[in-house]
Amino acid sequence: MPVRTVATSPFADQKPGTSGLRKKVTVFQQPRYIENFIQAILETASEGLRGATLVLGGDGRYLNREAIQTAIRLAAANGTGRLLIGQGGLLSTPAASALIRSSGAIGGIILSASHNPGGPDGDFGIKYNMANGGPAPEEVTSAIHRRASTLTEYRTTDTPDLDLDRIGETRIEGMVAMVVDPVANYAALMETLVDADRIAGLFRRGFRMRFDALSAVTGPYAQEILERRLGAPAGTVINAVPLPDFGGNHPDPNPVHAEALMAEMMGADAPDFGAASDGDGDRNMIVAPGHFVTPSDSLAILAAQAHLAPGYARGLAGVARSMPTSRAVDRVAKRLGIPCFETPTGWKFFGNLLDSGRITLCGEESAGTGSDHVREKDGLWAVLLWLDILAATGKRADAILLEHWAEYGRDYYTRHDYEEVDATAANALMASLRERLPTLPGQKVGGLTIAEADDFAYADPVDGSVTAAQGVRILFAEDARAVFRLSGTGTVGATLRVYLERFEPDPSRHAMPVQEVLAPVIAAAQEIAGIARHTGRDAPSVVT
Ligand code: VG1
Ligand code: CO
Repeated sequence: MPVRTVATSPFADQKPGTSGLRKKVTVFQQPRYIENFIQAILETASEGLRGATLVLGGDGRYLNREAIQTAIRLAAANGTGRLLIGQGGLLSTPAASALIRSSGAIGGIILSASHNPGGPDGDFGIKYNMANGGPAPEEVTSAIHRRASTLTEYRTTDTPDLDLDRIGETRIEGMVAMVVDPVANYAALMETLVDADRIAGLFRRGFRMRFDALSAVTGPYAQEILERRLGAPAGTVINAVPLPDFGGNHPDPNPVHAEALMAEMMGADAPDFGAASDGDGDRNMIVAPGHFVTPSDSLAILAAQAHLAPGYARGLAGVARSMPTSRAVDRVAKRLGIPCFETPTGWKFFGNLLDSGRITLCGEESAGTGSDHVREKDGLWAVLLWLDILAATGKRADAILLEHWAEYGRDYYTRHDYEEVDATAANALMASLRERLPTLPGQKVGGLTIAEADDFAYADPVDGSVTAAQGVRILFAEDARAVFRLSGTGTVGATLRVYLERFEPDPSRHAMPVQEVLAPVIAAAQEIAGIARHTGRDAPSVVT
């Protein structure tokens, strides 16, 4: 089959956001849309593409298989040497990152819209990861966007569809397409980081766990690792079969969208430990019996206890968190005497810190936690690290949480999302906040006093690049904080995210209802930003 050059015209909207190009499925179904973007990726990566290895896989959502076949043809026609494809077209985001690193690939194409809903009316996405296994940094995503906006042709072949379900090698043009087990390489990596025998011992002694895969990509990974390798009873993993529409649900592991797991963990006969992951397997939700563990607290607890696991026995070089993540991990870093970096939202900003050895662990308030073992956040890894800590200490998960608060204080935390608001109104709200920044300090709002207000800018300590306008931060004198930013992963209108927190050092005040403790901060945030006035909403659509 000869390589064909096909005329195309550019699409103006192929601009990657926080995590790749994410749009409605119907947008990706436009003729040449997927081809155009993948050609732009391949040309941007082209320095070194010829003869090199690429990794390809997705979260199994609607359009995954078709897009995989398209990507295979374009990769072959553009001179890729070897293409590693997850069996069934599946690769969780962290497994793709691990495979890129272990195979010496120059990068990988991951098909995912992560926690966004799937199905014909849902979302789809494509992102590019670099040779370090991490999301392409800003300068590369901008280059892909520029290329996609000027492209006039793409290269493909007319080869028949590859059998994605059969492990093996097929030659397509000059390229070797290898369908590989999506789980084996990842599971082996996990066993180098945690003490598998120690965790297996927990399960042998009757430890009960529930892992909700939310009908997304982690089902096969969790079944293999938890049930087969670690000996958790069958049925520990629920909703384990990846479905193209995730059973009609949001594959987003938070108390709202993983409500069945939450109900079980808050019930009288709760298992010892509950966890869930998202569409593409990079997020994690941790639930102790009777307590949701906020991702910000989970990051802090893992930072404090990671040395118990073999992969981190040498201690941590440093930690990092995204700016809207609570300051709980900062307190641990201070105690450990290690640096703590504050980055913009999105995993790509951790890449340089991890590559340069400045940090070992990092995380985001949005249920993302990870370490230097890959360059993506890693849902199952966080779950395994928690399990190893439980096994090493012999403590219950809820005890670990309460003891952590008693030792470091509690950062009460909530995020309020205003979804699908009018984009113009959302931009006006942010613009107005930014304009008023200099006048805010000193103002009293409700019972709180604004101490500082700024628009977060990040200067990368490794490459010196500066990323501005990453979110408005309001710091109150009462050790509370409100952060405002617009989502970069939504596909309809704009989503305003308001992150709210307040520090409470007194252990006698650690068992209060979160929304009640934060009520004054919430009210102040709504007033300062004029949320109702700008958006017409008097309440958020999702509270987590
Ligand atoms: C959201 C989260 C961010 C995360 C990103 C990708 O971005 O807030 O922390 O890195 O999703 O996660 P935004 O711009 O919508 O706030 V995933 O699991 O969707 O790849
Ligand atoms: Co995700």
